[in-house]
Amino acid sequence: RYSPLTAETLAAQLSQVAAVADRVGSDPDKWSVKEVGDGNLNLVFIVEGPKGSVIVKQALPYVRLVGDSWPLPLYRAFFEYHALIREADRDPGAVPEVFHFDEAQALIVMEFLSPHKILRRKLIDGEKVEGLGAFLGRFCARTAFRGSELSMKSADKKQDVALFAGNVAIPAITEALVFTDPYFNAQMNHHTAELDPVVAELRKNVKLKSRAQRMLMKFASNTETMVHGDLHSGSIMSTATESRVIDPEFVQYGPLGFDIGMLTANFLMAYLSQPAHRSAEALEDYQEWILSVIEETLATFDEEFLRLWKSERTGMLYPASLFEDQDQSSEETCAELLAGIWQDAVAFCGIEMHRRTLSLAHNADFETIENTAIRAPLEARNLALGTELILNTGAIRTPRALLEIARQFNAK
Ligand code: SR1
Ligand code: MG
Repeated sequence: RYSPLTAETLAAQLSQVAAVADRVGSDPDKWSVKEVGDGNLNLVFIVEGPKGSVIVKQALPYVRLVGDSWPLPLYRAFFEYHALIREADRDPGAVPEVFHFDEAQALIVMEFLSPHKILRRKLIDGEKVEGLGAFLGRFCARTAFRGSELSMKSADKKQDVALFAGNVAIPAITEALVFTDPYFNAQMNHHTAELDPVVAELRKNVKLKSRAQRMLMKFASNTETMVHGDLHSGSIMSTATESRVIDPEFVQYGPLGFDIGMLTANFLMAYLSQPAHRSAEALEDYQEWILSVIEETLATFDEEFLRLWKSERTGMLYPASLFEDQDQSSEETCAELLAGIWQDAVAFCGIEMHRRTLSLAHNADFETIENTAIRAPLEARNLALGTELILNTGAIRTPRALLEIARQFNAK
């Protein structure tokens, strides 16, 4: 009984759903419906009525960005719904509230965030968001820790891993588009023509490709925690003072450092693309603000992870009982674990920077720079920094070191 909704058919389909009528009003004639989806995959409607507004997100049976030549299972809405309720549980208030889920229609009715704006747009427009790094660091730490066997009972974790293992087609997109396609001439790839020589060099780099494959192995087979799976600035909505994380349909169990690495990459791309978006007077201040958000995100991630380590280690990992007289539950042990997470994050970060320039789905930070003579050198810096992060991961031991390297590449 699945059928894709339109602005015209939506009211008839949803007017009988009590959870929707409660929030919007019971008379569908008084609803106004707008399709506003501009993402790569789904339909998104804003439904406004006398009592309030909701978002209706419906999966399409194909990739919207490409068309029906690329079919994509509707079941992704099921996994997005399950991710949203787990994220809400693990970091209350961080994601939109879900009001209704219809598995057959592959649709989720949820809180309409207003006056929030997609963070990527805000970064292009030079707008600052108070508390952004603290919010994102907490979100990444809480979902990472509480979705792992540091916190979950082993049996519950195994059951959840099995549930999300059904989400095959969506992680497959990441496995190809993020980890593999950037490194060869894949069919759907595209890049700015002026980058041809840089891209040819990059694709000849065997060590780089091997590292990217090693990280793919970790991504595909290391089920440490439930990851959002697509945590970029287009998956965050903010006002000047408040933020939320949206859109977890790429959810899977994966490495603890995946989300934090992808997120850092998207801030670095915002940073490197700024010379095309800001006046000379505003540039340095805004770029430094972006770096301060990265620093705060990463510092908060570590602090919150350690706080949870000390107060919520209820899973099978590193149990206090095992180390009774040896103080293995100390800050040092946690710091060692965090150091490994950081190393993974740095490598994932470099790979995400590459794919947004070379693979199918680019980002607006660079893509909105129409003049390719301006865009190409900025993208070249982005590729070079990505390569540095992948090849010299071990030398980048702290967030400070990462920011210093980012400043160096920005000045090249
Ligand atoms: C075909 S989907 C392309 C990209 O959009 C999503 O937001 C993910 O980032 C994916 O890689
Ligand atoms: Mg998305």
